[in-house]
Formats: sequence, C-alpha cells, structure tokens
Amino acid sequence: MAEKDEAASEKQPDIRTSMCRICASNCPILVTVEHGRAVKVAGDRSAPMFEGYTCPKGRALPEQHNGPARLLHSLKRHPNGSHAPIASARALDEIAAKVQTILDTYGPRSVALYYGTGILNFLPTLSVALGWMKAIGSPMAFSVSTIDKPGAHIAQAAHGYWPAGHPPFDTAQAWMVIGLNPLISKSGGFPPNNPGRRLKEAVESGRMRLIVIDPRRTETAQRAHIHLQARPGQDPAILAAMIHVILKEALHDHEFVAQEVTGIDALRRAVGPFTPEFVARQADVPAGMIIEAARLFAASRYAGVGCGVGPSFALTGSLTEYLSLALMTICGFWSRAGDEVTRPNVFLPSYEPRAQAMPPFPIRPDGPKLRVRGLGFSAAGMPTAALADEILLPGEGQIKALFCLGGNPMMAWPDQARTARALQSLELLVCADPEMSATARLSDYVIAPKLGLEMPATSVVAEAAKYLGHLRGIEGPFGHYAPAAVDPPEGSDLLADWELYYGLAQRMGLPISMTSHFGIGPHVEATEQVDELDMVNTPSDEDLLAIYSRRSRVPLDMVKAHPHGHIFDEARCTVLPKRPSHPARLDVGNGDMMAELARHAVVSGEASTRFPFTLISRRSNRLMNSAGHSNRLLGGLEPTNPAYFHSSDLTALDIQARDRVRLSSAHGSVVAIAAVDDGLRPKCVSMTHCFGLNPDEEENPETTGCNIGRLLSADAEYDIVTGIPRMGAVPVAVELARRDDEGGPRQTTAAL
Ligand SMILES: Nc1nc2c(c(=O)[nH]1)N[C@H]1C(S)=C(S)[C@@H](COP(=O)(O)OP(=O)(O)OC[C@H]3O[C@@H](n4cnc5c(=O)[nH]c(N)nc54)[C@H](O)[C@@H]3O)O[C@H]1N2
Ligand SMILES: Nc1nc2c(c(=O)[nH]1)N[C@H]1C(S)=C(S)[C@@H](COP(=O)(O)OP(=O)(O)OC[C@H]3O[C@@H](n4cnc5c(=O)[nH]c(N)nc54)[C@H](O)[C@@H]3O)O[C@H]1N2
Ligand code: SF4
Ligand SMILES: [Mo]
Repeated sequence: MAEKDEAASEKQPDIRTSMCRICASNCPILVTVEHGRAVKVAGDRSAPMFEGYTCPKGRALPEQHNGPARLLHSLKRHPNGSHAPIASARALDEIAAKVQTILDTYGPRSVALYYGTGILNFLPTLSVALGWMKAIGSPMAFSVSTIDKPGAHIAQAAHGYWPAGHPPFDTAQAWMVIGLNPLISKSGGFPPNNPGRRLKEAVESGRMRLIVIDPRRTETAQRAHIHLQARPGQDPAILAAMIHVILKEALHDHEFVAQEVTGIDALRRAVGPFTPEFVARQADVPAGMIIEAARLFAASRYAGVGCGVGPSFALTGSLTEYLSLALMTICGFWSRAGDEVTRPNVFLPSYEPRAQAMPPFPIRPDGPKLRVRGLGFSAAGMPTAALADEILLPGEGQIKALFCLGGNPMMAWPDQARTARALQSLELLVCADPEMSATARLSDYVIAPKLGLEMPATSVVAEAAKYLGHLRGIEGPFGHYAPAAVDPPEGSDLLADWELYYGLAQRMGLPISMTSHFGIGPHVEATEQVDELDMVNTPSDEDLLAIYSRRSRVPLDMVKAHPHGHIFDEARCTVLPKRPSHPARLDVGNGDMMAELARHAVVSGEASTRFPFTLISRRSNRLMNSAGHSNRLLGGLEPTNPAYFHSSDLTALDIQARDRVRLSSAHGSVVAIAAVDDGLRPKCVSMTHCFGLNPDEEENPETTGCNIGRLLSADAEYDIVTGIPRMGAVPVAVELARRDDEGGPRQTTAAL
C-alpha cells in the first residue's frame, strides 16, 4: 500500500480545468484530482480576466463534494419524521404518482416550484424544471429573486432599456455603490472578476473616485473617497438630493436628455423638495458631502452606480434602483454609436446593440395572480414572499405540493415560523439539496444531486447576470466551458438536478419543451428558443448544455477549444447608430416612482423609542447564504452569526462583547452573541442571515447562530408590486439575555 502511494506521488499531479459556480462570478479554477476525487481547488492563473482569483468558498469545493455532510443517496421521510435512504428511481416513481394524484384532485395550480441560488450550478436545470411546470399546466413558479433585488427589474421596466449598454468600468472616473459590498459579495454593478483587484487598480492609479452609501464602513467603504454613512432607508432621498444638485447646477448631459429622454420636468419637480440641507437632516449626513458626491459624479466623463440588497430590504429597492438609472441617464452615461460594446454576447445569442432606447415596459404585465395581498406576476416575477400564505390559505387554487430546487426556504424566507407552518401543511414537499438543509429536514423526499465539479458548465451565468440589473455581468467577450472534472463518489446514487423533472415528465407521459431561460422581460434577447427534449433516450448533461447553447454567439465547440477560457475577439461588436425616426425614449419621470418619491419626503429618519435600533444585513465571505455551513473549512470556522454593534452602544447598554443579547422586533425575537464593529453607524445592528435551525430544533447562539428571518413579517409592510417585505432596516429593541434565559431576559433601558 505504502509503495503504491509513493509511486502515485511521483506521478505528475492530475490537474483539471474547471469553474466555480457557487456565485455568479464563475471563477475559472484548477482542480487537483487524486483517486478520482477532487482534493484541491486553486484559481486558474492561465485564465484571462481573473488573475487566478478565488474566494474561500471556491477553494473549499473539495470538502463540499467529499465531506461528511454531503448526501450520497436520496431520502424519504417516514411517518415518525425520520428519513431513510431510497433509490432515486423509486423516489421518482413515488413522487410522480403522488403529484399525479394531487393534480387530479386539485388542479395544476396546486403544484408550485421555488428555485434559489443553487440553480447557478447548471442553468439548463431551470429550463427543464420550468418545462415540466409548463407541461403540467402550473403557473406557480417562484424565484428567489423576488426576495433579493426585485426592484431592479421594476426600475428597468419603468425606465426602459438601453441595448447598447454602458462604457467599461476601467474608463470610469467615479463609481457609486449603494447598500452593496462587492468586495465580499462579488455582486451588483461591479466587475465580478476579482473585484478587489479591479477596485485597487482603479483607485490607486488615481483614475477613479469611489462613493459609498452604507451605514457600515464595509470592506468596500474602506476604500471610498466619499462615504455617506447614512441612516438606513434614506437612499432615495440621497439620490434625489444628488439629482437636485445636478439639475440645479445644470451638470447633466443636455444633448442626451434632449434627444433620448422623457420625464425630465417631472423628475425636476419631484426632486425639488430634496435639497441637500433637508436630506442631510433626514439621512444624518453632511449636506456638503451630498453636494460633493453629486458634482464628482456628474463631472465625470463616465461614472457608474450599483445598488445592493441594502436599499432593497429597506423597502426602497424599486425607487432606489429607478433613481440610480435616472442619475445615469441624465448624465448620459450610456454607450453611443461607434463605441465598442462592453458586454457583448458569447454564450447568449447575438443581438443588435443600437444607441437607442427600448421604451419602458409594463411593471405589472399580464400573468398569474395570487389569492393573497392582491399580489401577482410582475416584471420581477412571482412574489416569493407571499408563497407561504398562498400555501396556507385554504380554498380553490391552494398549493398542495412544493418542489424546492437549490433553495432553502426555512433559512432564507422572511418569517420562519410561518414558513414552517406552510411547509408542514403541504401534502408533498420535495427538496433537492446536496445536504440535509433546514428545508430538507421537513421534506417528504430529499433528492441528492450531483454537484458542480461533477457536471459540465459554461460561463453563461456570469454573462446573463446583465439581465439582473444595470451594470451587472462580466465585461468583455469572455467565454469559458468546463467539462465535468470528476465523477460522482463511488457507491453514490445521485441525479443531476434536471433529471428529477425530466424523470417525472417521463413517468407522467409528458413532453418537456426547454426554453433557454436567461432572464425575464422584453429586453432579454432571444428567450423564445424552444427545444423539445427527446423523452425516450435520456439526454446527457453535455447534450443539455449543447441544446442550451445552440444559439450562442460563439459556437460551444469553439469555446471548448480553450480550456482556461478565452477572450473571443470575434464576438466584439460596435454600437450601431440609432435608426432614423426611432421614437422611443428612456423615462426618468415615471408617475408611480415620482409619487413614491413624494411620499419619501415625509419618511422620518428617526428611530422609534420602542425599537431604538435598526437591524441591517451583512454577508460572510465564507458562506453563500445558507450554503457552506456544514463545510468544515467554511461554516466550521464560522459557526455563528454575531450581532454587531458600535462599541458606544454596547457600553450604553452595559453589554459586553460575547454576551447573549435578545433582539426583538414588532414581529419576533432571537438571541444572538454581541460583537463589536466600530465601523458601524451607532444604533445599527448588523447581522448575517441564514443561520440557526428550524423552530422545533434547539438553537444555540454560540454554536448554531440564530435565524433573523424570525424578526421579519411577510405581510406587515411590503412592496405592493413585488411583495418583498421589510427584510432590512428593521426596527428592533436590544436587551441582555441571561445565559440560561431563565425567567426571561434582564431588561435594559434601551428596550424600555
Ligand atoms: N434576513 C435575511 N433574509 C434573506 C437575506 C438576507 O440578507 N437577510 N437574503 C435574501 C437573498 S438576497 C437571497 S438570494 C435568499 C437566498 O435564498 P435561497 O436561494 O432559498 O437560499 P440559499 O441558502 O442560497 O439556498 C441554496 C441551497 O441550495 C443548495 N445547493 C447548493 N448547490 C446546489 C446544487 O447544485 N443543487 C441543488 N439542488 N442544491 C444546491 C444549498 O445547499 C442550499 O441549501 O435569502 C434571502 N433572505
Ligand atoms: N460571500 C458571499 N457572497 C455572496 C453571498 C453570500 O452570502 N456570501 N450572497 C449572494 C447573494 S444571494 C446576493 S443577493 C448578493 C448580495 O450582495 P450585497 O448587496 O453586496 O449584500 P450585503 O453584503 O448584505 O451588503 C448590503 C449592504 O447594505 C448595507 N445596508 C443595509 N441597509 C442599508 C440601507 O438602507 N441603505 C444602504 N445604502 N445600505 C444599507 C449593509 O450595511 C451592507 O453593507 O451577494 C451574493 N454574494
Ligand atoms: S467568487 Fe464566487 S465563483 Fe469565485 S470562487 Fe468565490 S464563490 Fe466561487
Ligand atoms: Mo440574493
């Protein structure tokens, strides 16, 4: 045995090219394989654009694939609540029969699909799952994006779209990020490829100035020239004040506005009350800094602005995203005829990038309606935050079966107790997850899927991110294909996620037509490609990828010739001129948005005496929402989600770091561990979501953390179009909690 190992170690290591799919960055990686298993992941330095960048999550992929927490067999729940292994084919037989009975009894609307961030692993899965939903006739497909930044889609619809896109990041003289921390999240309106390096280059060379609006001095804010450490929830007011200054000082792009824009007078009127002095009081930031930010932004030859979940969770997502688009538009920061297109398509179909507006489109297009809260399909999709109530409300159209694909409602949805009641009331809950997630633990069937390194992939996710909001997605004609790097573990019985839906369709005698699903809305190019899958000869993962890439701008085979990824110069293209007498314009004065802004002028920035603190979100570099907690190299090093406070607040409360604190909102309460972050605005509490356990399990603040979804109500305050409830800027009271928590917590003055 020892001899064998020695011989093996003398051999050249077996290193394979691949890509990480945990987040939408799609970093190219090198996987070292020993005895058929991934043992090491490192960034691929031969890949263009990324310089070998990876984050801890990518480097921990071997542990995700081989660690003890991974499910290697599907499971079925027994009446006593315990789960036991079941052969995947048998599980599919049973699920197909059960779904058929539910459909026959209650009709197609009774079966719903929820998909979360886990679909990033293999995008064709979503097309197959949606194809199955279409085949059974159910419109009840819900995406996690409506509890993320649904306002980005609403804003895009209200404003219209500029198909030519933006100039590149590396020509910007100013950049603004609002409630967004891209150095950790690699998200939202910032280059996703090695964001730290991109920012360092831009700032240290003196080319670019960074403006950050965030109540916390985040990793990103630490590099800012102007950090507006405003009260949470005040972003629309700050943007309105910046626009106020720009219009008053006539710093906008007069020619672009005259030719391409409508609504400027309505915008001018709406921002009238938002003087820097007024907003300075409301948001508690110096008026001079708002004026400086406005001038810096508008005086740039080009500047960009990206929004994160901060404003979205504060219920100002649509308006903040809309005003950020309006700001870009009045400054004319869009590509013009003759410019090179910054985000040309490689895997997406080719399109005509013209320097002309696509007009606004309906915020509430025709589509399915829910029975609760007057909500329904919007430009952002179906309102996930109302799904629990839709399951709980009896009567015609009630949901009886839920398929959960790459998501974890029990950790991620607002109002955990209600989510638990809803999921437990279902006749059938099926969850595909590589581990025994909080949702899997309540499921009738848990389908164990193949993981990323066991499947092929393309960088289409990083490309299609441009449809999630303006400025998103990778810049440049970069394309990357990776074959499966390893086989599934020996002795396992795993399905590719899409095989669940394909297998159900086969058993139910249904066809699957696969629509390449890159995003929703009329601005998304060529979603109309439909392919009928062969329902007799089961396709392979590679077959599906080939079908999915059938209309790609650069043929998949050409991309395959470059194992490290490649910049495809042949995909470069130039913005075409506007067609003569093209009538459409971008709208910066949408009536609904202006009315919402008017309401914002009277929103008080002051906290209440009952709930003197404001809870805001933060993300961990080691975790992707609820994923990674059972990974010894990730969650193993970060078992809990402390409640971060400014030290002056802890002193005033007579609370020490590491004490247990109880946070209470109008809706619920949790116990967390106190910690200090002096980069935080006083009276804010900053916590990471997706920690803790299910309501009937024993949470421990030190070892499991707590689920802050319990502090949120799904229906007390919500956006009437997208249904997203208040998930951030949550008013809370804070008190010391006794370690044994006996007889209730000791009250401190802050809670009185
Ligand atoms: N309080 C609070 N709530 C929040 C947020 C917040 O900041 N604060 N953030 C919100 C946001 S922005 C989001 S996006 C949501 C996240 O909501 P979800 O998407 O529902 O939650 P995730 O934890 O991202 O779920 C990913 C799940 O997919 C599994 N998974 C990983 N890879 C695969 C795979 O290849 N196949 C399958 N089948 N499963 C896989 C993981 O193990 C995990 O269980 O949470 C939202 N909720
Ligand atoms: N490492 C890692 N990366 C991730 C994820 C992860 O869990 N871990 N999750 C992924 C997902 S699903 C998403 S949606 C993205 C999210 O990516 P981001 O949008 O960058 O999310 P956060 O890091 O939570 O940053 C939100 C910021 O908003 C600030 N904030 C809170 N309230 C307000 C407010 O009212 N106004 C303003 N201006 N700021 C406010 C917070 O202090 C925080 O710094 O990240 C993705 N990438
Ligand atoms: S940034 Fe995203 S894609 Fe890159 S290694 Fe980390 S998790 Fe993977
Ligand atoms: Mo998200």
